[in-house]
Amino acid sequence: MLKSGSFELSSFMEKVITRNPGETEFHQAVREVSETLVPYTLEHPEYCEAKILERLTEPDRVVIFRVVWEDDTGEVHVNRAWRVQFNNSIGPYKGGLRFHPTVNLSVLKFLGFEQVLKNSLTGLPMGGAKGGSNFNPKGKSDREVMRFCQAMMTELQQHIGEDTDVPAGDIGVGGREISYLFGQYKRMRNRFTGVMTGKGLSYGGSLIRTEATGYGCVYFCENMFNRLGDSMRDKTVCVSGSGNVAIYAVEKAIELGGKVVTMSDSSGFIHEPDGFDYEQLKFIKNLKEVHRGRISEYADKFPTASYYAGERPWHVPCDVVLPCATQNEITGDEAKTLVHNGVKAVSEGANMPTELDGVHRFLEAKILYAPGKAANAGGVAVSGLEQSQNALRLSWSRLEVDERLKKIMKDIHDKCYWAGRESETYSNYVKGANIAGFVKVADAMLAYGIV
Ligand code: NDP
Ligand code: 2IT
Repeated sequence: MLKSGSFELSSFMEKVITRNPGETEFHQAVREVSETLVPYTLEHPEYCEAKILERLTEPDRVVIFRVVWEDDTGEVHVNRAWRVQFNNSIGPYKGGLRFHPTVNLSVLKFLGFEQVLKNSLTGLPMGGAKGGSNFNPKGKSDREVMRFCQAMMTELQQHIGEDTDVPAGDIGVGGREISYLFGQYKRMRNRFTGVMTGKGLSYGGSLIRTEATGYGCVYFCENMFNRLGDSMRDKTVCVSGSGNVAIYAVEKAIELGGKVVTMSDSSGFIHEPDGFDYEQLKFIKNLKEVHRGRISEYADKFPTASYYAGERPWHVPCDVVLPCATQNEITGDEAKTLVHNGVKAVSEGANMPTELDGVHRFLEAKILYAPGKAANAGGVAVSGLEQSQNALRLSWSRLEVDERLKKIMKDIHDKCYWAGRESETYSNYVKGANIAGFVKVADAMLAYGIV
């Protein structure tokens, strides 16, 4: 057998593509992981013989259902929703729900697959799942969102449970949506349990869950710098997105001494050359979380900033990149530009924000590059802590949860660092995250036998 596994990799991928026609995002996520894990499993024949990789790339089950709801004018709408229960070898299924018009089976399978390895990296007992709908919450009234959420949960409730599958938020699903969903679950089942995470603080939510993904992504980045005797201090930082993950990544990056010069949404990006201060960030938080406005409104308010319609921030020279919007938002060419402009670290708040060609460019340049499944695991980790608090019927303090989050991110960093270490001075965190996430799940699957 070839040690590099290039033949085995292409024949493995061929089968994945044939079995899942047209699911390009899913193919991409599996390919990125397989570039590490096919060679790795060739060196560990017990995984090959038991066909662990083949089993890991096939979801346990996918539930697909119709969601019908009525808008404020009485018009009836039909959406489609999914729950992809990918793998529960190390704990109940866990993962977010996404509401966005681009949601389809391929997107949710890529997210569910990544979630399996991410959740394993947290060290907590959580399997991987993802769900969502092609419903577009933009421009909908609160009542319309409520009716959609209630209609969706009417079906979803029979597939989830605190020991079965525990959904949470993702793009388009924040505190408002979780509350409507949880409220409907409680009404239908007459049970107040930890069946969802990201809940409001007065009904079982955890402090720091809102901040956790963004904070965790910056903690991971700081850990990578610290290994080299460096830190985020005085680094120029480009962030994409202006949603939940981006806002709290910016907040923590500023707190650690970084100068954050960009944020974005799907219409364009803003450039604030001297860096956002807390007042300006507060304006963005209010704009996005309360008014559900557009990022261009920031440049109307603050003349120091420029707005670039229809563009992404990746040609702005910087030391650190925190992509926090969506998948494939950094192309291979944009990765090349970032490397050319001297980027030192990329820590992915979003899931799979870098195209595979871009991943290869970051690896070739040997910069500090943290893939999403490691860098954004803080969100689901604090979801896991929310589940623990619900089970104990206790609430931990802000400081206690934040300390646990910091420790979890440091542990994830160290696991990835050691599993990906290639020399005294360089660790391939992509390889590290894939191997460290895989081994725990694979060993559980081996232990269960042929199932
Ligand atoms: P939000 O819905 O709060 O914010 C999403 C942000 O990304 C918005 O600024 C949105 O702009 C932008 N965006 C969404 N889709 C696109 C697109 N197709 N092109 C360009 N910009 C886009 O979501 P989150 O902040 O929760 O999620 C952001 C990323 O982080 C996602 O990849 C998600 O999977 C990942 N993630 C989230 C976690 C969480 O706890 N929430 C945990 C781990 C990862 P606009 O308003 O114009 O749509
Ligand atoms: O991608 C993710 O990790 C999330 N959207 C969070 C999942 C969760 O269960 O908190």
